[in-house]
Amino acid sequence: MSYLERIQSSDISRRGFVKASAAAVAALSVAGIAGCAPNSVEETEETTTTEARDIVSGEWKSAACWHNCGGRCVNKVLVRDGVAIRQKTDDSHEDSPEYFQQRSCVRGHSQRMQCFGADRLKYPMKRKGWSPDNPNGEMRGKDEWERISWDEAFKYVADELKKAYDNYGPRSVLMHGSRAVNRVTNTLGGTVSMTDTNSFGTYCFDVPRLGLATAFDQTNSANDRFDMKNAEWIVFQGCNPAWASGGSPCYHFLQAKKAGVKFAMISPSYNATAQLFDARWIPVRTGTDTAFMLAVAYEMLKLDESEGDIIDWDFLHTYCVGFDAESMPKGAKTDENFSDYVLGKYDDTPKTAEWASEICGTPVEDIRWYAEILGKSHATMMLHSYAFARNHDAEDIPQLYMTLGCMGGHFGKSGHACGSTYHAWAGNGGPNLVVAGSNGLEAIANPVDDAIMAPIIWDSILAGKYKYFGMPNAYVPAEERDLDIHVAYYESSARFQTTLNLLRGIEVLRSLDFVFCNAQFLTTQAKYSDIVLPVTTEWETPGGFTSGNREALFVYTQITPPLYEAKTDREIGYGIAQALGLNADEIYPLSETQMFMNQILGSTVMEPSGEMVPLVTVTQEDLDAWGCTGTPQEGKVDLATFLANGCYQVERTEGDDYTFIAYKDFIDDPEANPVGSESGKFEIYCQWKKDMLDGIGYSTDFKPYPSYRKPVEGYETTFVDGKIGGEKTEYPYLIYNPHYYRRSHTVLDNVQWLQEAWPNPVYLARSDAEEKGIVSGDTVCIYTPAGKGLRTACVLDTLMPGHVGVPHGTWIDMDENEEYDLAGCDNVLTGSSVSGMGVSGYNNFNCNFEKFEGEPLVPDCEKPQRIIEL
Ligand SMILES: Nc1nc2c(c(=O)[nH]1)N[C@H]1C(S)=C(S)[C@@H](COP(=O)(O)OP(=O)(O)OC[C@H]3O[C@@H](n4cnc5c(=O)[nH]c(N)nc54)[C@H](O)[C@@H]3O)O[C@H]1N2
Ligand SMILES: Nc1nc2c(c(=O)[nH]1)N[C@H]1C(S)=C(S)[C@@H](COP(=O)(O)OP(=O)(O)OC[C@H]3O[C@@H](n4cnc5c(=O)[nH]c(N)nc54)[C@H](O)[C@@H]3O)O[C@H]1N2
Ligand SMILES: [Mo]
Repeated sequence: MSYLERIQSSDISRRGFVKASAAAVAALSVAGIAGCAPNSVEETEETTTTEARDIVSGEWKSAACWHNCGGRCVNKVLVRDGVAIRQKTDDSHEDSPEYFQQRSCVRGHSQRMQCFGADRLKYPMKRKGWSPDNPNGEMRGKDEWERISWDEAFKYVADELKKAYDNYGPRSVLMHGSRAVNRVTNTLGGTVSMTDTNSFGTYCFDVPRLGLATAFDQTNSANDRFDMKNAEWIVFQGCNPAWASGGSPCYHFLQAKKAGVKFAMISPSYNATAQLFDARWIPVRTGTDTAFMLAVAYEMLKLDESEGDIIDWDFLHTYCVGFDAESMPKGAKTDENFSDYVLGKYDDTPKTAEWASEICGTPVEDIRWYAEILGKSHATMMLHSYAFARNHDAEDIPQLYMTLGCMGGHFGKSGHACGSTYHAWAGNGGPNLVVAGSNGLEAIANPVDDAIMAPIIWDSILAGKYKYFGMPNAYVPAEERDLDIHVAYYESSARFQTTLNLLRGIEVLRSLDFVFCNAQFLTTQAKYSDIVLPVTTEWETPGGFTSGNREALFVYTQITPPLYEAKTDREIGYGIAQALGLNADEIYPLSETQMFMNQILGSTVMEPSGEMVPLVTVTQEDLDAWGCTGTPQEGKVDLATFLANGCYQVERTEGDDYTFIAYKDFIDDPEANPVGSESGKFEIYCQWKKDMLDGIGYSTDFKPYPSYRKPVEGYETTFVDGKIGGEKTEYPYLIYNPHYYRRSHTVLDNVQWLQEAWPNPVYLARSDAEEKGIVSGDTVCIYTPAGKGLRTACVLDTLMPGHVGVPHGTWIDMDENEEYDLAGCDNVLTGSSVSGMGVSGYNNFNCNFEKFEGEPLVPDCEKPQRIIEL
């Protein structure tokens, strides 16, 4: 029986419903039995004490919290009569700092409001005005919907794909985010992809060529959590784990704080993390960390001269190349070095604190203070996320941040670090101790190598040509290619709205023959599609894994059968393959249950010796019960316990064998364990970097060492002629996009509980707001050359003047005239400025704002949900 049938069937009483969760309530309102308050148990004569207790008598199941936020924690759901009644998190053992519980956040606890939301898409839908002969593209985003059957939906999609492949070939199909349907399109000949630097910004070039750990693997960049207590200072730069790393990272930082470690925060805002740890604030304008860090290097050199004991010269001359004339690498094409550049030898501009302060806005004394704290006699942990690298012309940040770490000798020692603290791995470096196995499904390669960088995608499609320069971690010299896109489809990601310049994107979608997507809700890309295929949430699939954190692996099970007519991604791909007359069983050779079992069988855990051994005991009876093939095995935990706990966590104690110090192997024996650069050392001079970046061709003034370059869009461009201190342009503010607590990117933005708790305002600095007569609560229009958005003001004393904070990820909601976006979606405001390696410079676009004189905004939580009644 489907969920809908079950809630509509007569054998469950209304009382049963009332006792059910908010989730059911949401669904009930769809089924026409509205009026129950979310998550409440009505006190009626029927609700006796016994029955109230009865409510918790269902079965606690391990549920998915599968989104791309920095948490992905343990989530448990009490299921009774197939209905999700309550949620809780990890309580499988007592909580302690050593052996901590894997607790979930407010988003995870609201997950049932999403999975069972009244706004779930229930049936395949077609846009009324679209037909195979006349796409009526300009109506995308405005049209009405009609319900169609799955057979019709599969046929429409198959016919349109066939038309495109027959008439224009594989290079006419644009694919965003692959999950299952890409196996079909790759069988048909492939697709053009979009590529982006999104999370890691300019750390997306092959930074191991500088000597750093790759950003794509967070496990080797900073020390183990216990070691943080050995620091004197933890200095955060461009990160906000209190919002962006749900779960336990801040608990680990808190242990360091309790042990007496002091904190600092280098950021344009004194954000939640800074507040939590009472950090010293070093304000720096968004997009200007290069100037700031060059001055820190200069002041370190000067301090070392005047007071000594700052620069670790042994470190620079043993583990690095290119700091000064005596350490130049082989293959250098110039004899310039970093130290002389900083001192101003080549351009008559010493990179003093005063020089930088004009650009980055940081008080001179803060720059000098940091130069001292980075000195070799301090145990300093420099920890960053990537917000400072998600900026135009931030290409030198990875090398410069590394250079500061080298100058103070902060690599490879207990109590010191120079690396990332990001996402679910924040505050806990080191190789994963427990990892899931592979699902055993062999990839079907995409025969088309086209990859369009995000900032240029829309303009390129409109122009019919683009500049190809490879993709993150594999940049190549640029070449021009033609482009003729007719069809676009979106599967697992929300890339239509998470890509720059969304209004241009809408213009492009409206010009295509056909757009389709899988979706759970009327998300942005669903709204602008022609055919929408309702897809299950992970609560409706047989189960799976989410990568946990270093010490824990999370597993989840099915909570409910698929709701309404939703199908899994695999089933959708399978149906499209069949409608195309392809051999669907060949394209999808494994069932979802078998893939899950393969992952279970392949999961491993690290022994104290470092050896990885099987994690889960699986018996022949287990395999038979699941209808799966495989070899029974002995592991650390039996299958039933593993699934019931939703997690396997390695029990740790301070000082155990899993303790990890990043780069220690290299520091202990640089000959035997070189880093990944050509010289085997940290390359403060890296010829490859300059040649690779110059080769892309947007800018050709890179230097092999870190240097200051004016951004194509950033602080300088808020002034006429780019002259700091001169006349301001029409767009005198810098807009940045905090990753917001209410959502994981775009996911959960439709959950009204979360909307109520986290209103998603625009953040303004008090002096800026006062100048324009704006107070908290006023409706504000933020505008850029790309678009206009409305948000409610939140005036702060904790934001540097000149900044406008627009949280990342709301679902665009254009007013009737398509002039204002009522949701304040970040990418309505971002343009397409491009430079360097084609970075998506989310954090240093220019903007302006004013008090909005029209109708004030209603809070998001009071807006009607996007419920499609068909
Ligand atoms: N709740 C939630 N958590 C998430 C996500 C989410 O969407 N929601 N997304 C996840 C993903 S994929 C990512 S990539 C991470 C992002 O994680 P972060 O990079 O940590 O997140 P941001 O909020 O973008 O930026 C953090 C802080 O950097 C500061 N900042 C902005 N620009 C600059 C700059 O130029 N220089 C310096 N020094 N500081 C700057 C801002 O003040 C901000 O508070 O979060 C992950 N976690
Ligand atoms: N302006 C601006 N833009 C940004 C950023 C910024 O800071 N500013 N941040 C960037 C960053 S760091 C990142 S990582 C990206 C993130 O960009 P995306 O990856 O595009 O964002 P998500 O919202 O995580 O997208 C996940 C989508 O998958 C859907 N989904 C969930 N489960 C399933 C499923 O089982 N099947 C299918 N088919 N779909 C499912 C969700 O509904 C959602 O639409 O955004 C980038 N964009
Ligand atoms: Mo990200």
